[in-house]
Amino acid sequence: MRNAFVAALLLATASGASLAQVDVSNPWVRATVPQQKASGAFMSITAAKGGRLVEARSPVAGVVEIHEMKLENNVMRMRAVAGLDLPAGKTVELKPGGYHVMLMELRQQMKEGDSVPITLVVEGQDKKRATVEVKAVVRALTSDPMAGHKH
Ligand SMILES: [Cu+2]
Repeated sequence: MRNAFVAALLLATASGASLAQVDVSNPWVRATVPQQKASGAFMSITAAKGGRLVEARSPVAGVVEIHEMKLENNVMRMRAVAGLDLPAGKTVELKPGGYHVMLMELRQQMKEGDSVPITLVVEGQDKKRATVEVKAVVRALTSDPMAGHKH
């Protein structure tokens, strides 16, 4: 994990993105099937000085929201949240079954191996906003037996 963390940091530096002392590691997007209009993006976010993830954007989606997933009466439900707190120095995991960046009104299929640009807007303790650019790789969540079939 350490290597992935460093790689993400170097990538952000190389592209000239504002780091805002926010490090994002292992960003990925769940692959979709044709006609599927929504998917989730997942990653680990660490804000050295703390902050709050208040917005996410991506050119591949018409609407992007920050979602939380919770088990309620034995049913998994997800809902949009206004933001996600990033405690100082603590890594916050966005993962299936938990918080995620919801990509909706997808403009294209998310194909395994593709790279999806996502912009995260993080508000610092001083209320200043900074953007963090990440490139999420598209991954299949499970080994779907139909995945990879070409008809
Ligand atoms: Cu969602």
